[in-house]
Amino acid sequence: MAEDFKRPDHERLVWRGVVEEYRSFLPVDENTPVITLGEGRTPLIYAPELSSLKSADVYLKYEGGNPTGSFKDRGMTLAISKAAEEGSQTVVCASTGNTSASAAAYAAKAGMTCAVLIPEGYIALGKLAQALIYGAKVMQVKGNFDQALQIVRELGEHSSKITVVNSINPYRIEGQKTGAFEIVDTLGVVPDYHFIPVGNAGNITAYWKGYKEYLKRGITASAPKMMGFQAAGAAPIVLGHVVEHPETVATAIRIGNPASWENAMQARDESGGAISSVTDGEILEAYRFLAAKESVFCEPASAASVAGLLKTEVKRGSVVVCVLTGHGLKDPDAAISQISVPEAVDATYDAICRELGV
Ligand code: AN7
Repeated sequence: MAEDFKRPDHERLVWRGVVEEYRSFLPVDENTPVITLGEGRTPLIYAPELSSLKSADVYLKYEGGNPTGSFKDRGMTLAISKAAEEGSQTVVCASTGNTSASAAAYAAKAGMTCAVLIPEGYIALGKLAQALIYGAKVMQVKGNFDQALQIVRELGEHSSKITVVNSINPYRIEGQKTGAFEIVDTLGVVPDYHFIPVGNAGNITAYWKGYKEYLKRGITASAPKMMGFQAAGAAPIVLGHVVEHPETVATAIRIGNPASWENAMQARDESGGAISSVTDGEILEAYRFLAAKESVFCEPASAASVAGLLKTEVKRGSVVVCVLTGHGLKDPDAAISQISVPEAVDATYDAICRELGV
């Protein structure tokens, strides 16, 4: 009834983005102009099929629900806000795709110029489309991500006018740690295991930092085991040496010399976790499984966390979170390559009935 209708409680209902929501944990003050697209508060989805397979309670932290479709937005809101605070006009990054999409979006919001270096031929179509439509200067580099990042590091060192927004920028890690806060806030308990894909290793570093900060403030009394997974063809941390020519179907994590290598090993060791590898076959199997059985469509790199879970023994009855780092629509080619596209059917009632077998 109309007279019973109450206006929504704006303060309570509106999510203001991760910087405002977790302000007391972040290096911001009244001088920081907060550049936000309302990132964060992504779905934590209970996964009944995986839970039953593993005899555990498995949840999927679906980071594809962020404004540009990946977890990168959590760090980018802070990195771009701090760049704006410092008066920067230009930001640059190397990227396997998602960082470039996110940087392009937040830079546009801040009125900054954004330049991105991406490995030619190894960026998913959706990500390339995003970087371009948000208006970034996109440079396809004739080399891989590691080479592009090296150039970006040099740009950052030689020009004070350019802010690097790769995860070597500490504000990126600070923003990304809010993913751990959300998981704990939503679950009401600390997971026993945290499964996560590892590429440049910024995200595993960030989540571990977040879990440790909740512990330190007395909000929680434990922290999960950090379980990181690299693609077998791009697994420098597992192998213990740089991979000169990384190869994997999961182009997002096609990285042979991760910037946060040391921090990832620290997260593994302090948490009592592990960093292992999953093959492209295992990644794609988990990718199809997630869509078909849990109705969650992520990009191939994201499925590395679940591929890892599928082959890892977890304690019976434990609480498990797998981070799904990016949206499935980022990489339509990967999806199409996993299915057979049906042939066209005549536009008649009879033809459709024949197809349906009715
Ligand atoms: C979907 O965009 O490195 O271990 O340049 O896009 O923090 O690097 C992306 C990485 C996992 C790995 N899942 O995270 C980039 C980039 C997805 C990703 C990762 C990435 P990190």
